[in-house]
Amino acid sequence: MNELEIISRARGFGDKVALRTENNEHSYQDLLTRSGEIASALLGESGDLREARIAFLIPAGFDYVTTQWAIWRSGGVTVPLCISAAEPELEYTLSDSQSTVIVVTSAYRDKVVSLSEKLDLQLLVVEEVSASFSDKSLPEISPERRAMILYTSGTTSKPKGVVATHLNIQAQIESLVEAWEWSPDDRIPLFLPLHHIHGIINICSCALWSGAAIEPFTHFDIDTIFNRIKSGAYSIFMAVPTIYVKLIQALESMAVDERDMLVNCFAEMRLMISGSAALPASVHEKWTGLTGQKLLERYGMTEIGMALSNPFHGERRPGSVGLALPKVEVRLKNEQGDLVSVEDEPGEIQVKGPGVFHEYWNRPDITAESFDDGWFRTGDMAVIESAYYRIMGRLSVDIIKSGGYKLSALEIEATLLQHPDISECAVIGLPDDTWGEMVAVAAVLELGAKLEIDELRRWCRDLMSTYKIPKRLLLVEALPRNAMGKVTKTTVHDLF
Ligand code: MLC
Ligand code: AMP
Repeated sequence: MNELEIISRARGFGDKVALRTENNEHSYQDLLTRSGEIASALLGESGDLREARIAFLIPAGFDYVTTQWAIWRSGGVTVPLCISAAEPELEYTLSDSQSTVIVVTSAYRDKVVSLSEKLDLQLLVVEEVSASFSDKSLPEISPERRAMILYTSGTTSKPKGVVATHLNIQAQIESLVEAWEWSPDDRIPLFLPLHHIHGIINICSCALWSGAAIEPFTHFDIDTIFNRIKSGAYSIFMAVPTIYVKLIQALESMAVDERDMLVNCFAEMRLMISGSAALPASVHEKWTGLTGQKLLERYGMTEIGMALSNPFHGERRPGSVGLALPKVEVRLKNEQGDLVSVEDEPGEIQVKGPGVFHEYWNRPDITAESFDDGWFRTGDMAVIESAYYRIMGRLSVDIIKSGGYKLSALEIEATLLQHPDISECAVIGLPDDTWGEMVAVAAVLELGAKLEIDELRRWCRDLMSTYKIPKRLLLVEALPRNAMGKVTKTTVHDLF
């Protein structure tokens, strides 16, 4: 049978451990068997889901992977949902993707039951799927088909669905497996969220493609991770800069003996990677000073997978993101629209290659605008210095990166304007040592109204994921605007 490569490769890994949790081990064969069962439940009477969007709200673990594979194996498109999303965010993603089914674990049933009724979705509780299935009943899936939609915030107020085909996903995986020399002996912790590419592709899919073992966690808990590090559980480690900042703070505040033991264990790993946001050179150097490990920093984006990486063998330069990855073409274009051909001249990063996404879901105009003669325009600026790319910042002031999450200032502003006391507001990202950027809002209140940050944060909880909620509030009499009446966000920064 012509099946997806991640599935046929899994057959070769058979009884090898794919997922290991505190109480359980699951082999590659277990993943195949269970994903086949869930696929047959999804298919019902139909022979092929034909790219129907199947949303799922499932924490990291066996149920997550088997549901993801089941959707792929039955011909559907995965729409992974953020487990901490607020109801309006879930509703938007489910409606925009035109999902027809939502799969959950029983723990999340209550969270989605009324939404599934409102949106007329079939609700499938994964533990209730019975074990009766035969491989033969699964359709053949051509790799050109759509496979996954990830929602990403950007320069539009509402997040856009980034559609990747199976070929896009395979190309993204193969590039990283080759560059970072993934092997079946690798063991990796997975504590990053599984509705974004860092967790889904770089960790989960690369590991399973390679026959490696994953230890999934529902969230990042520093004590649990330290305990596992102490027992030499991992050969490879991937995280966002905020996590390295938190690890450094924790190591520096512990007793010397314990720190030495942990530091030695970190030093023994074969590879530690940082990405999803800028890793300050000072953090990179501190980590090397503490552990002797040279972090490998790389650069990527939901729309393109990973594009640039410091080398696995060779110089890993603090503050730089290295060179183009295998099968990825990268170029810089300056403000005049000319290709940058010399070092030290800044330009927008543009990317081409088989890993670049297929389209924004239902937004052909925005898809077209995002490409320049076949090259995807990332909106990130960089320079080449002594052969390595260095990221300089973003073209848009309305994108904020907080703890590795990309947030849209416009989306947060639109929600805050629903607050009865807020008449106008401007959201920005303030530089922050832990989060990289911290969400802050300058607001003009309605006449006579009073509002404090704690009260605003409480009000936000029902409407947005907690990581989007502003951490600072500045009340102003008027927002600074230019001659055209547009809020000048650089001046808002200065007000803080
Ligand atoms: C948590 N909080 C955040 C936050 N994460 N605030 C701002 N920004 C964030 N990123 C808040 C919570 O709302 C909570 O607030 C408090 O901090 C403690 O929450 P927590 O859940 O205990 O925090 P922690 O577990 O330490 O989370 C930090 C984190 C997490 C770094 C583990 O943010 C995270 O997983 N980030 C990674 C996101 C990611 O994978 N991005 C990749 C996108 S793909 P309160 O009020 O409740 O106390 C991409 C492409 C590429 O970028 O190149 O990879
Ligand atoms: P996302 O849209 O969530 O996939 O986030 C992608 C964005 O994260 C990129 O466009 C960059 O702005 C940022 N990013 C990812 N890796 C790095 C890095 N190593 N340094 C700086 N920015 C990064």
